[in-house]
Formats: sequence, C-alpha cells, structure tokens
Amino acid sequence: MLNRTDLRGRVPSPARLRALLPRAEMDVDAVLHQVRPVVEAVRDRGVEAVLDFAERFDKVRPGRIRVPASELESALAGLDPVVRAALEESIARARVVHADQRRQDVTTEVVPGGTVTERWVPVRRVGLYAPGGLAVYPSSVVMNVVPAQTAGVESLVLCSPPQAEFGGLPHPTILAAAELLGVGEVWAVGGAQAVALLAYGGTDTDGAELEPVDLVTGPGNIYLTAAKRMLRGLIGIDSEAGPTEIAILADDTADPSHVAADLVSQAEHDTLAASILVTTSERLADEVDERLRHRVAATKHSERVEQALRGPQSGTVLVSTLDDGVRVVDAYAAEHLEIQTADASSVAARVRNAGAVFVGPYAPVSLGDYCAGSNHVLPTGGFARHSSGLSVQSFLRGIHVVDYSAEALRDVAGKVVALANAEDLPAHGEAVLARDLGDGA
Ligand code: HSO
Ligand code: ZN
Repeated sequence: MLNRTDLRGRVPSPARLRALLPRAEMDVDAVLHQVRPVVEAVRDRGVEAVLDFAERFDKVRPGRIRVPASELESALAGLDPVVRAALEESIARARVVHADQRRQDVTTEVVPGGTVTERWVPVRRVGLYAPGGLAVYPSSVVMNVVPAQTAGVESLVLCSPPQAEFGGLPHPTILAAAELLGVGEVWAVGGAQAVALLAYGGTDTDGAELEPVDLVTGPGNIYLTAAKRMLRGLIGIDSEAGPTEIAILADDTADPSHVAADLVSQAEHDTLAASILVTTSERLADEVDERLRHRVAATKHSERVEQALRGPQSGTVLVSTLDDGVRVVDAYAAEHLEIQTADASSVAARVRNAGAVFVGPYAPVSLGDYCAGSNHVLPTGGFARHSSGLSVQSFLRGIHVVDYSAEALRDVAGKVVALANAEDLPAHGEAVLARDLGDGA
C-alpha cells in the first residue's frame, strides 16, 4: 500500500535522504499577489473591508465582528458535557507541562561589579488564529492559548472565521474553548484579513476597538500563511505550519496494527499529510501494508487518507539496522516521530531531529494531539532540524540587562577602545573614555 524504498546496506547522505522522502509543496509566494490587496484594504478601510471579504470568502456579512461575551457563555453552555470534560483534561495537562517551561531570569557576574542578566519578559499582546472550514480544532485553541497564558501574556485576542451556518459567529466549539480557557476577546474574522486586522487594529461597526497585537500565532491555510509572511516585522509570527507528518521507526517487536492505526491517524488530516514507516523488518512492513488496506477502507475519511498514504510524501523505508533508521528519521526531521522498537527509550534518546518524539507502544501521536500535556503545534516540512514547537518560550523575549560599575568599566575600557579602533569606529571608544572612571589606584 505504501511506496517502498529499500535502503538496506546503504544509507545515503542526509541531503540525498531528504530528496528520497519529499515533502508536499506549498507555494506561499505564489499567492502573495492575491493576499496583498486584502491586507492593504484592511489597513486602509479596517472593519468595512473585513466585512466585504467575509461576504466574499465566508459567504456571510456579520453585523459586527467582536463576539459578545454572552455568545461565548452560551457556546460553552451548549457544548456536549463529554467534550467539555475532555477539553478540561487537555487544558489541565497542558497547563501542568507548560508551567514547568517557565524560565528563571539569570544573572551572571562577569567580573566583580559587572553583571549581565537575561530577563524573560512576555510579549504584551498576542493574536491567536483558529481556522474554520475542515479544520475546526478546539484542541489547537488550547495549544496556542495555554503557553501564551503561562508565559504571562497580558492581552490575548482570538480570531476565527465567521460561519454562515452559525449566524456569522465563529464555530461554537471554538467559542466554547475560548470561554473555557478564559479568553474573553474573540473576533469573527478569518484568513488573510484576520492577520491584517490583528496587525493594524480596527474599529467594529458598534465602536468596539481591536488594538493591534505584537505577535500572531496559530495555523491556517495558504492565504493566512502568506499574510503572516507579508506582515512579519510589523508583527512577530510563529513558524509556518505545513501539512501534518508522522514518521514511525519500528523493529520486528512493533505491533503492525498499532503502526497502521497511527499512520492512518495523521493521514486523516489532509490529502497532503505524510505517513512514513522506517523499519528494520520487512515482515513488519508487509503486515502493516496488509493492516492498512483494511483500516483505510473502514475509516470515516477513507478517500482523504488513501490519497495521503499513496502520495509521494508517504512511504515505507527499509533499513538494515536501527542506527541506520535513526539516520533516516534524523534526515527527515518529522513533525511527529514514534519509536516502536525494543528498548524504545534508548533509541528515542539518540534521535536529534523531530518536533516531538513518542516513545513505545502506549504513546500514539493522537495522545499528544489532545491529552499528553505536550504541545501539538510542531515544526513541519523538516523545520525540526532547526526549530521547536510552540512553548512558553515562544511568547517570551529574553532582554539582556547590562549593569557595570565605574571600576568594572575602567578595567575593560582599554579592550573596548582597542576593538573600536580596529573597526574604525573611534567614537565607540570615546564614549567609554568620556566617563570619569576614577584613577584605578
Ligand atoms: N496532529 C495535528 C494537530 C491536531 N490533531 C489537531 C488533531 N487535532 C498537528 O500536530
Ligand atoms: Zn492530529
């Protein structure tokens, strides 16, 4: 069922491996010319332009776009109690894990009287985006809001597209999740226009103000991503989210039905999702293929899953040893990597590149998507080679605070002057010498 690549006996270089395991392409630059007029219209005409785009793209023109508190409350009241309890569990576990990510300020005494402190300060105001359409994921609201709140962000605003079937409000489960999390400011605006409104601010039809934000996070479609790319600088952005990915490194101790179920689970997101099995066992690969045939036929989103699994971005790679397997998964740098081998924790400890690693038979990616406590906003497209997933750190800045006494400056003044002169920037040295630094006696 999966395309098969046999690398037994020869594992190519990481660059070559990456070419063998291609990512689905998303050409964000190609839609920039469509997004630019949207962003400029919102900059120039504010909420009026947002309403025009809502009518065009979301097929509804809300009377106003700031969601009243009463709508948040009634969305939560209307939420299925079983889903509510599950969301509460997800939030509680995420809060426990993210609380431990908080950084302490660190002061280093470089010399007596000379210190550098790294002071962690939260971003003041953050805009979070929650998509509508096919990907209405209250869990992603949790994964964005919890680290921001834990970091101490004082002002949070959530944007999500207006839905015609809900009278121009965002999807009720998104509103319910916002209410559960204590995010009181929600606006019904989607896509590129949401990013523009967050960046420039605006005034609603009834006078409510949306104050511009400093940072925008949250997944979205290619247009939203293009708008983030365009407005980057005016606002900070999180890393660009591509189609979801699962790689599984397995040996002959893995249970083929678990492997097959997990490969299908992430393929369910998107026809471009990637599901990759890297294994030392040809028997396991055959059995997984066999299980996949049944599972794919039986699963609800069969067509989408089948397309994802048959796409060039998915496949099985056979390797001779687990060391070779680790080389392959490191080169691929999956968003999610499961280790289903004997002694899974020691294999996992050898992995260097992955958004998140799931160890052993009882840690499927779906657990991490909802209720492990870990964050599910993770680097895709091989970005795990250089980037991390969303965390408390994503919402903090480390400010260097430099504090030197006269004596401490005097002791190093000659070195500063020497370096300044070497760079032909003598005024830099003169700025040090302009001070009365005592005589050093
Ligand atoms: N697996 C997705 C997140 C998600 N799964 C949301 C279910 N809902 C990307 O990590
Ligand atoms: Zn998922």
